[in-house]
Amino acid sequence: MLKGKIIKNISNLYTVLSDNKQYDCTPRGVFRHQKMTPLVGDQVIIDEENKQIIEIYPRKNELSRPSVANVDYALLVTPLKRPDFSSFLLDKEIASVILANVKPCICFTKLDLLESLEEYEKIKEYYQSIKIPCFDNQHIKELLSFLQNQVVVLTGQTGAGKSSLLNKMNPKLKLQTNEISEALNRGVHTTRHSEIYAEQGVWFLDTPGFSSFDVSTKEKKDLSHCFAEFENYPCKFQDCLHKKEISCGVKEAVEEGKILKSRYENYLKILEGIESESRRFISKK
Ligand SMILES: Nc1nc2c(ncn2[C@@H]2O[C@H](COP(=O)(O)OP(=O)(O)O)[C@@H](O)[C@H]2O)c(=O)[nH]1
Ligand SMILES: [Mg+2]
Ligand SMILES: [Zn+2]
Repeated sequence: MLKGKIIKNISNLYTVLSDNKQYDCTPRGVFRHQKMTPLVGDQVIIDEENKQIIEIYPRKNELSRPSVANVDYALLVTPLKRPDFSSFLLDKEIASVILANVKPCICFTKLDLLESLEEYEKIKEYYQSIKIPCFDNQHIKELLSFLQNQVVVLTGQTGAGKSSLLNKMNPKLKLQTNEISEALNRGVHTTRHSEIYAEQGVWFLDTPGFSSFDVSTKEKKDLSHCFAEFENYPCKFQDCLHKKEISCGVKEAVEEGKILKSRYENYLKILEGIESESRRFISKK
């Protein structure tokens, strides 16, 4: 018996890494009856003689697209120009990542296209103040050292600079960097194949085409927990959604400039999306 981590899956074959050795295993039959499918990222126990996965440890999280478990960080690749910085996309990604029980970490890109860094510094400072680690693609060493031994998925809109970032870490990868290759990548990933690989001590998922999570229709109250700074400002009502309620600490903090206005507006916009989604769901019944 050995303990290891699944690093690769092609159909029903799983590669398990244990003590720097790789073992190709199949899952024990009983998993199928339990409707349990091992996932890349799973911590498992294997029977190395029979080449079988015999136990899967409880997961701390699980993503479906891409198919992976136990993700430590989502690296939110965030362009400042071409395409322009969108606080809405960033805040939405942060919220959806936190809802999926994954920690966010930002990597800003295209700083070189800005005329002045003043605005950028302010943005970065704010996100750091709410305890989200911030890096940029000109300081890869710092980023890699922060993410040592962690399992990381890259997210970010097309053109954000995801493939370029991975290439910078390992020029041998030679990932194509433009929108057309992105479309081609999607085709490639329709085959059921999933893999994490270590790049200078960081576990990356090899899905460069991965763009963004969806904020799934969760409890509305859960959303405000994804805006960590809101928790610092108590409201009169415990289930306050910070919309039109009276004595709302969050709204007051926005007015006093303690919470970034764009953060609050983006929160309302995402909340509205969830509300209209659940209305649609109810009217379907
Ligand atoms: N000027 C500049 N261009 C960048 C930077 N990062 C990526 N790019 C360019 O932006 C385009 C999209 O990058 P790509 O890595 O393909 O983005 P992806 O769609 O997220 O994988 C490419 O033309 C890259 O060369 C950067 O930091 N600065
Ligand atoms: Mg790409
Ligand atoms: Zn409130």
